[in-house]
Amino acid sequence: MSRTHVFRRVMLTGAALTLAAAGLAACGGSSDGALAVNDSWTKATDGPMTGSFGTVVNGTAADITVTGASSPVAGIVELHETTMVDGEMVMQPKPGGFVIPAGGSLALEPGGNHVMLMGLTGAIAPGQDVPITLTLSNGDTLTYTTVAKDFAGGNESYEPTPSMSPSMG
Ligand SMILES: [Cu+2]
Repeated sequence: MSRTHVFRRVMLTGAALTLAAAGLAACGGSSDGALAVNDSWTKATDGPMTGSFGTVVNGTAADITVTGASSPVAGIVELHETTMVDGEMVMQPKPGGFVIPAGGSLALEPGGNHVMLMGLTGAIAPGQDVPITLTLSNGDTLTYTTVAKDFAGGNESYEPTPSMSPSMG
């Protein structure tokens, strides 16, 4: 991801950052509400796994690391990156988790970083609410609700890959 792209995301979410900063001041330093996931959605599927996306915004003055995730609709949730291995695009757990830069954001999008939901308890239909809880390196959690929608492009990124088979249950 280019710096330019990240910068544009920050500009688009300027209002959210302002709100987060205001909340931070009002709460006397509590980090509650300082991290948010905007425009979140999950790919509808009747298969065993899917991806969830959005823009994670960090309104604080310190980097925040997302170290894990969970969801009531999935047996296993991982933080994935999409990367090139031997000339093929594959997805895999992101080493160290997702780092959200201070005052910045991280885009979760098809073909890039995403929250991987595996061992789904059932089909995920368009319009369905899919709750996700992120765990942060400081022990805090952030729960947000994504909306499922059909997504036609980039399907190749969300098919099982040989490297993932051990965790497919
Ligand atoms: Cu994945």
